[in-house]
Amino acid sequence: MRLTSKSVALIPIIATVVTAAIGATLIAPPAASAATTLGAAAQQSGRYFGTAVAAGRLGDSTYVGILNREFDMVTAENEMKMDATEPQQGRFSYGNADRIVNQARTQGKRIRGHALAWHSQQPGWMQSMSGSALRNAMLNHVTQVATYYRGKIYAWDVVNEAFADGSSGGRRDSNLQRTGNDWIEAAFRAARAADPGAKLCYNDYNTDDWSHAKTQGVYRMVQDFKSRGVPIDCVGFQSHFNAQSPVPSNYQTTLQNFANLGVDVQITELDIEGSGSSQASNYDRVTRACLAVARCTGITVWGIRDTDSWRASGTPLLFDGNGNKKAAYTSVLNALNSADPGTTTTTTTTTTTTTTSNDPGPGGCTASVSLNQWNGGFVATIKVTAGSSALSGWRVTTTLSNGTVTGSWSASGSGTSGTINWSNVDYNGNVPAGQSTEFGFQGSGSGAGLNPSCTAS
Ligand code: G2I
Repeated sequence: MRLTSKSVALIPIIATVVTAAIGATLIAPPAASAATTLGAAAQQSGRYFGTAVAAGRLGDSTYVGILNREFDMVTAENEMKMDATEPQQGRFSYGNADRIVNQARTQGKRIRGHALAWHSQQPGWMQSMSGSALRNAMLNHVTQVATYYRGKIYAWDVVNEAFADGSSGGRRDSNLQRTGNDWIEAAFRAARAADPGAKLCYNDYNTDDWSHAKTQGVYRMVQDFKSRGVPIDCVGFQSHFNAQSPVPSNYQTTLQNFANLGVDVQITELDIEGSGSSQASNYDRVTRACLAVARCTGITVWGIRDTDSWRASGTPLLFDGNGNKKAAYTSVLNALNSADPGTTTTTTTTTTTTTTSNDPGPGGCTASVSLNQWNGGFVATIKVTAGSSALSGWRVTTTLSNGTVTGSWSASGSGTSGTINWSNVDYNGNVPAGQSTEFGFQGSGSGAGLNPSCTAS
């Protein structure tokens, strides 16, 4: 048979990459030449290393020197919060946030947005609102700010600190919570619509210990969101540690269990009070916990020098007040340098990425799967990519021979095993030419052999 260019284009190209190994702990060899900055060291395993930045310190040359040298991700410490960006209702103010964004972007750094909706640091006008007026004001805020920064934000903390401390495992009481329990998912949907390219995170503190009621409450919310297709991509663990709130022994378990729901996990506001070798060893543990979880995509510390910290007296950061590297800095750098480039040192899960490509041409689409498999269960994340023209709807077919779907998000499936047809939901059917959207499902048994194929509908 003569292969025409058309028939060549239709031959599927299947590439399978196994990105993590099962079994005994991998002791990865050190990178060929160790990186000398935190950002470069994190990049060796595809992660980032970021810091909170205060606009008011951008005139301090020691501060900016360390920022430019060491970090590849930036979070505005206060400047993107609701009180800063909408000081009067409907009048938005981005001056200080833009100073941080522009500084980061001119240095090639990415940006985490913090935070679109929060019970705290609300502008005065919002603090006194309630009911549907508050709900609408909150949604308008999310839409306006996420739209203003569309395309510039790697991940947004869409909702911050919405769960209660203590043993209830429930929501924190706040004016936003009193607008209805669905306020969080409403915020996520508004953020997705405003900036479809940003990862959308739920961010909280005291969620590091797997046995805590608050951790379990957040876990159940993320599980529920995933099962109902609420657009959530990541969970941020603030990780403010001190003697009263030490690094828990099950920290890595917590990160892994959330990741197994099919979200990225990020350490978003790390600081650990203390000094010397005990502080250094705590930083080492936190860093290695992230490195051991394939979907822990990066770490952000909450400030640069101890004197920049919101709790400066606890000397919780990686640089001292003079900008010198502390023992904690060295332990983080060494831990990052010990990561096996391109792989992760997880002990229990295998992540496989299979790309099936058959050059869809105009009107077509392709699908690829990233499979996170562990003993007895799996999470599959499927990426749908439009061909050379935009999609207004899509359908993906998968084969599940030895597993059963227990929950899915961002698509509706025709069944739970065997051949399953997945269709887009209302908010992700439109995919611009060459762009992608993701959906996923979790299941029991094996997710092997899914072999997704995509058609436009
Ligand atoms: O509290 C630590 C962090 C907990 N998670 C959410 C983060 O957004 C939070 O950051 C801190 C900032 O580091 C502080 O800098 O959030 C505080 C407010 O909740 C920030 O403190 C505020 C002071 O309360 C204000 O009086 C001050 O004007 O910082 C402002 C700017 O310096």
